[in-house]
Amino acid sequence: MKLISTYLTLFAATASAIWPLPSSYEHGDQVLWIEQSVKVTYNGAEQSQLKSYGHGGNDGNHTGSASQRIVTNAIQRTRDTIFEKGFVPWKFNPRFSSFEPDSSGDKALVHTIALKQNGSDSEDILKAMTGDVDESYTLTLSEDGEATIIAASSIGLAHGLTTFTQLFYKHTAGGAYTNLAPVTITDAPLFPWRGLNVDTSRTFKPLADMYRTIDALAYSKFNRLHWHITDSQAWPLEIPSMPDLAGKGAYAAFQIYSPEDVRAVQEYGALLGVQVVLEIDQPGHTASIWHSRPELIAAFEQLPNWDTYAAEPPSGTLKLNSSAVDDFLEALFDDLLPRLKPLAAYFHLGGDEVNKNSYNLDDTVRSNESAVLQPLMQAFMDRNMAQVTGAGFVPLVWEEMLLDWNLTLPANTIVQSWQSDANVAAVAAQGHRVLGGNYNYWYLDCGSGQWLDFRPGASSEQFWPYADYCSPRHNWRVMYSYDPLAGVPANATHLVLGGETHIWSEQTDAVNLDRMVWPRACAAAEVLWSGAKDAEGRNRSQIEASPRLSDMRERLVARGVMAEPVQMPFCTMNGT
Ligand code: CP6
Repeated sequence: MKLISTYLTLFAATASAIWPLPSSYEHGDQVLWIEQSVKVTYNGAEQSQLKSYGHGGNDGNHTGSASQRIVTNAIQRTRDTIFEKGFVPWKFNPRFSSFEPDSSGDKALVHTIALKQNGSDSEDILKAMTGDVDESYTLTLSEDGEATIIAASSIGLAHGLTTFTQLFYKHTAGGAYTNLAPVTITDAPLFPWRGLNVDTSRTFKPLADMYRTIDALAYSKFNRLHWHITDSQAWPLEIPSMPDLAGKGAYAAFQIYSPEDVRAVQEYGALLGVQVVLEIDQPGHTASIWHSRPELIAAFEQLPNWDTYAAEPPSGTLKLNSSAVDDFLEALFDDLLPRLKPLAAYFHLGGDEVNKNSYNLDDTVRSNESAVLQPLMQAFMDRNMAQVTGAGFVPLVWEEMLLDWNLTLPANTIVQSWQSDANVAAVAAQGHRVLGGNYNYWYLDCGSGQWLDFRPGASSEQFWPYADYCSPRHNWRVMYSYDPLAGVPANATHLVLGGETHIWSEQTDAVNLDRMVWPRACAAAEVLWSGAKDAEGRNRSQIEASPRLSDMRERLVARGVMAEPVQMPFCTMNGT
């Protein structure tokens, strides 16, 4: 028996496709096959084989406690992944002593997968999702075919099963095997908040695309889907008490999320350990409200003046000192928040890119001076915050509310940074919990500030329609080099909850969503789960990561996610 530690040699470290890299991972090189007859137990009880899982997370098979439903779902996915959605690795891969094990003759089998939950995970799915759920697990696979996954929570067991699937490959002759037994893995995430922000305002994403995105998130051990559901360009969210909001503000009648749709996405995520965090971005980024409630919106401008009032057309912001706006927001949140509550602990109130010039055109303010605006914004956000926290949510806002507007926010507010590493540190210095996701690294849609290059000296008219607003994109290696802790002093790192990578969607719809997000988002997933630094405190090696990410990409493709290639097979076959 040969035990290889991941950290000892380069090739050993790349010996299988586990992504993100576990905290500690030792394995050998013995072959074990796995067949449909493998016995799966959960706290000693044999789990029956269930054929399929349904989108919407509700196919009738998911009965029992929250933990049981999460584990049942994970077992079905494990079977589906290993027996249907695996892949045959490239030939001649120097990471393996030989290409494939001999498939003739007697096969040593994985005979049991024993799942053991040793913590008192709540029966309540919300707690499993949002309480301080312990996501850690240990996984062992003995040479004689006994797999054991131990975790405090059902989500931890699901993560362990995800890792388990990544030990296996399909064989050319059929069947599935691992060549890594025995295996010992101890694993836990570095950061508790590991998210993807999806914008469904600039372009709509059908439910199937949301579900597939959640699948890929869970497979990469992300645990948050930040749903930037509305913005200035369209309001695709049905609010039953205000039917005109989406009726007039959505791009099309068939591009509206109903309350049932939102709930189904939440539930789909919950079963996979991915909490859906809804954002209603405001008071800026709200021009789409103008279509139904023009009296609430200041500085609604399309041509030619939008760029005096916003970063992107059309401009338009909720008025700052208006009782009609206050009533509107109260009614909106009264309608929405109780419906989200059973499956969400967090709610995002937006607050990015509010343009002070807008308030020159706001008849309730008529000023762009900070001394006038700041106290009004404080009162405005105080009302929002009171309602959101009163409804039982932990609030999030974009960093501008704290750093540019100098607002006093409830102590438990999570502040989302996007502009710089220094801002992450500045938020933490004020004692707030903070999310990283610097746009120079983790914006999946584009590099920084490129749109200016497209309009040297041009008037706004010449820049309509608003096309090709930003490029080029960051490659996965740039993303992999980002550390949410960069620039944060050691005594404040505990306030950095993690971060998010963002797919702003001016040029991303269902057609290119997968290739815009995957596999590059996996780079962020590994930084958030495993940390940006290796055991010696150096930036993680991109050389080590690339063949592993290539395998991860094949697994995503096998799951129906149209992830782009990392590199040509020639490179992967040559080990780097
Ligand atoms: N929309 C919203 C956006 C952006 C932000 N908020 C954005 C800003 C800069 C770049 C890309 C996107 N499109 N609502 C910033 C948080 Cl480079």
